[in-house]
Amino acid sequence: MLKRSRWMVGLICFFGAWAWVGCGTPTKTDPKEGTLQLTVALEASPAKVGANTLHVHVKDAQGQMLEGCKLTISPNMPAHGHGSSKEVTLKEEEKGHFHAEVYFQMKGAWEVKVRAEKGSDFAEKTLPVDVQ
Ligand SMILES: [Cu+2]
Repeated sequence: MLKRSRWMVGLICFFGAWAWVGCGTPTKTDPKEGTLQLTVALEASPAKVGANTLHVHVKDAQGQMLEGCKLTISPNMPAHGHGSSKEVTLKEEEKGHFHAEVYFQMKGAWEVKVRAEKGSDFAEKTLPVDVQ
């Protein structure tokens, strides 16, 4: 009788642990980076305090330059909890090729989040920038 109940406890523990692992496994059904292809690069390296030019290329899933997408560029300093003191200016120079002017008002670790959207397609990328 004692032997049998020990076996039962072992079985319950085994299935309990299995169910717990099953619930804790993250699902990967939602691709956060999207289907468009995004290339983001600063023109000058290192980035300087003040205005900096950012080049953004947007391609579709087949690798063709994609014209007329909606581009959102958000510079921020995570450690200080603030963004840029000036609004980002943006121009599509050629099909899918944007030039943006991003203003960093101080030295330090910044992040520039770029999001491109067209219809239900999108792409998102965060560029770490060390402003000197
Ligand atoms: Cu700051």
